[in-house]
Amino acid sequence: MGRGLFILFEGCDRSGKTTQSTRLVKALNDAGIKAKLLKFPDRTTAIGKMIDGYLSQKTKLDDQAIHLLFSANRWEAMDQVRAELESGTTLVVDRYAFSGVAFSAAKRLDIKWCKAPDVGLIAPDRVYFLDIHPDDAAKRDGYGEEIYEKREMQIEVRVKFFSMMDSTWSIVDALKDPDEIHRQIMMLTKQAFKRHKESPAPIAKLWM
Ligand code: Z5A
Repeated sequence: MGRGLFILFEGCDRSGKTTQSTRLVKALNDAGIKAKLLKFPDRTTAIGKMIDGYLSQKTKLDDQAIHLLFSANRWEAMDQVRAELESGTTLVVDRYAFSGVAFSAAKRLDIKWCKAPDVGLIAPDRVYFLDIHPDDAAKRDGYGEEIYEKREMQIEVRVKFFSMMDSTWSIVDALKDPDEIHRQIMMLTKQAFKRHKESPAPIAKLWM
């Protein structure tokens, strides 16, 4: 059996990542493809609990310190991620290192410095960027509860995401109807599986 694919969802706040990543996993499982959902930050670990305290504004942390905690939260999952992929499970991930860099760089930390702790993480096969202008995202439920959910910050984050895109990324209009977005993502995912079947690529390392 071949390895699973490593598929990421990235985007600004309230862009629909949780909605679409959950739907993709269900659709893959329904089609007989082994797939699991992961989410970063993983707030269940000791590191994740520190991150949660910061995001919900219960604790304060230096910008560099929180950046490194987000990265550590990914590294602590990597053995499990590799094992799942090698066993043939496709992993669908709600936020990853690109969020780490986009949010910290939006706070004016140097982008090279921001990337450094995540160099060598498992690289994605595909990244779906759910694109929404922060003014439209702000109209959706639950906006404004956490530390980064502010207009100026989200506008800058979106710019940083665009600066990191390469050929593995697909930009998806997050303002469309959720069913239409899901259909587009399914089509892109089928293409990714087809390409991988025709020319299987080994698991790669991020930014190396
Ligand atoms: N962060 C960081 O700084 N560094 C890092 O390394 C990482 C993250 C990994 C928490 O992330 C924060 O951590 C985040 C980035 C930072 N800060 N911000 N901003 P999170 O992933 O836990 O939380 P989130 O980004 O705020 O995601 P979210 O609130 O879970 O939003 P979402 O997943 O993108 O959207 P959703 O839950 O699927 O949908 C939001 C609402 O919109 C909901 O009511 C839906 O029903 C509705 N929705 C969804 N799709 C549509 C469409 N197509 N039309 C209309 N309405 C829709």
